[in-house]
Amino acid sequence: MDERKNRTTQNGMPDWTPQLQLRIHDLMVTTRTVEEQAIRMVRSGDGWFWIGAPGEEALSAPLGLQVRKGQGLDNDYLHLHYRSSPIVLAMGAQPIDILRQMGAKATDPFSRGRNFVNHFAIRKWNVAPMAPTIETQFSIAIGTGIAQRRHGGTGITIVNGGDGGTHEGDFATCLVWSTRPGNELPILMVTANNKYAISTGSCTQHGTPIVERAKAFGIPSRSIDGNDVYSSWKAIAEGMEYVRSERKPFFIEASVSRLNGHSSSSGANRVEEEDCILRFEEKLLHQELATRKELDRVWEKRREEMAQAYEIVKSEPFPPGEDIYRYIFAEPKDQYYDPGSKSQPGDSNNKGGR
Ligand SMILES: Cc1ncc(C[n+]2csc(CCOP(=O)(O)OP(=O)(O)O)c2C)c(N)n1
Repeated sequence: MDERKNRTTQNGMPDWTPQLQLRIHDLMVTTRTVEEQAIRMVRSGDGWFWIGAPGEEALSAPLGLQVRKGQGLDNDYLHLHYRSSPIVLAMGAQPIDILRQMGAKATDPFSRGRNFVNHFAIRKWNVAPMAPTIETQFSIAIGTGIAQRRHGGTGITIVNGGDGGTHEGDFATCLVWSTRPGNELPILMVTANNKYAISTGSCTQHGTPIVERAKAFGIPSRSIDGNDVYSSWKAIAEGMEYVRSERKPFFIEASVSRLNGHSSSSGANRVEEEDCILRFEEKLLHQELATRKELDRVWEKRREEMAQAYEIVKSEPFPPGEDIYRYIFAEPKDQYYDPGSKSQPGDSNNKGGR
């Protein structure tokens, strides 16, 4: 097996090692199983509303692994959407914290039980707080883009959203502001096109491919099969490299599946669309990087972990009513999310004062 794992399998991408491919597979399965657990929670009344990532793993796990993670202008800023869980998990967030937000528990480090599931805010990694309003992140991203342009260096701003959202003014705003001559912004825009906005088919709304709109602004672009891990890795690597060095925007439109429908509002049932994890597993098997038994073990292990995490989350408290006005404005430093920290956010006696 060691010999298999040391073989380089793709020309032209020196970092595309067997170890990396197996790591991406594990992250994809981790994301899928935490989302499965979250769906079970909403069905059993342990949560109110689910929306998430099944179908976006092949696009977003490679993205998360390539982020330059850290706080401040020299690192990357992320402005995400509610299907971005593979990005933050690939960056190192803990799956249990997604279940905490799903259960609206006080221990949820992203919103202390006050926002929908998969609405992240991780200050130490420049993950900007998310709102459930679609596409507004494309307007907000301009702010960190301007700050990074002024600062210099190689940190970039990354913004991720859906196809429907590109019809909001925020998308056009980002295209306009990131391409002003002499004032271009270092923003990587990644649109996941799952062909729907809730129940509206994109084929009834989009007169041209979304990528053409970016091209009209002179933005270098890629239109990729986002169900293919390698295509995603490569386009993201190229896009990041361009934005880091040129300090100008780059756009990726990735076609992806939407495997459990829009959200729990439509039942979150599995639908018949291509599953990017199964497709990736076929590639791993074909390259003899793993056996079927080894891949199955990854699924089992992650499912067991999620079930254990759920038991922990179930026993944790909801936020007290008097917490309702907290986190409206900036909070004291000890309240920021610290992944891997043993102490839980609710432990502090500091009430925030607002
Ligand atoms: C500003 C705004 N308008 C409308 C909505 C209601 N809404 C929630 S999800 C959604 C569809 C988004 O579709 P798309 O951008 O394609 O992303 P997807 O959910 O398919 O990933 C809409 C219209 C919203 N959340 N915010």
